[in-house]
Amino acid sequence: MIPGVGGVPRARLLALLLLALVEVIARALGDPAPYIAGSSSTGSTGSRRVDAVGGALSTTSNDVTSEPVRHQRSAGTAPPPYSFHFAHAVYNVSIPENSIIKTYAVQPPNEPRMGLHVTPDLEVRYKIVAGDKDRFFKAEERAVGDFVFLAIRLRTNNIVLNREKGDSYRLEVKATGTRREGKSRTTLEADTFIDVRVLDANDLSPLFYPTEYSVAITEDTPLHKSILHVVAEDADLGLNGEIYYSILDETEQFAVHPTTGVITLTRPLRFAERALHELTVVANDRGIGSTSRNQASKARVKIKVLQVS
Ligand SMILES: *[C@@H]1O[C@H](CO)[C@@H](O)[C@H](O)[C@H]1NC(C)=O
Ligand SMILES: [Ca+2]
Ligand SMILES: [Ca+2]
Repeated sequence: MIPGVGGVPRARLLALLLLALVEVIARALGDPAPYIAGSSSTGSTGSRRVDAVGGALSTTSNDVTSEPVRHQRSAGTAPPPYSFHFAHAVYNVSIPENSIIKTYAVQPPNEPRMGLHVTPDLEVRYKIVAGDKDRFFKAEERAVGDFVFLAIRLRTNNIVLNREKGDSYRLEVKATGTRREGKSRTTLEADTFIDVRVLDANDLSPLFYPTEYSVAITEDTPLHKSILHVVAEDADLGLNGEIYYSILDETEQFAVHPTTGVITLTRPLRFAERALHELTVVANDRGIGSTSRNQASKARVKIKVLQVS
């Protein structure tokens, strides 16, 4: 129950409350009248909105030459302001090790092109600012239409990329855009990173360590028993560093496992016939495109036979 206040009759108070409620509901629903008026006449909230869009356009029109096109497109929404930035924070490229000077790094297929969209009055320079302390790389710019491509190439200082010493580099590239208007000069800056992967070349030969082995076994050693294990290594990647062992000498007495380097007995030993066997084990890698620097490596193996009494 609502009591009467200060002598105001209860019925009148109820009527006042009802009026207030109607007003609140009307406001909450929103009165459409101002918008209708705004679109057909000036001097309303609607025209102020149009003024604001016009103001934004006139500021962009100072530095964007394609402004008339933008005007037409912007009938409904304001165009996004021009922004000097790279579309991606990190790009990927690769380059083979031992590449000759001025070789360009290449992007993987289907990755977005590296570079910046520009306006015609902008002059863009790219510079590597971090991640290349040995100064292997150089950033280059090439303008094609409204896009300035960013390319990474080897410098001309004859330093050779060696994947076995460093297989990846993260370069930080800074783009500087300069705009000249009379005597004034504005500069814009943008940054991105480039992950450079150095691709392997088969430029190393397998190396045995140790290079000489000797073992003594009894005459009654069973067939296929492991006698000795030789080890060679090749720091190249994948097949370029995978070792293939073989025995250089023609022998039916011993065999070497092609991938493990384990030497086994394949014919019974006879001390009376031969008390010392000497083998040369060869290690090749499985890579192709071996150069003259990439040669098989050899190990000497001496197997002494002990007589069983
Ligand atoms: C670069 O490579 C990474 C990892 O493969 C990938 O996630 C990223 O999208 C690549 N960058 C671009 C710009 O394609
Ligand atoms: Ca190799
Ligand atoms: Ca290599």
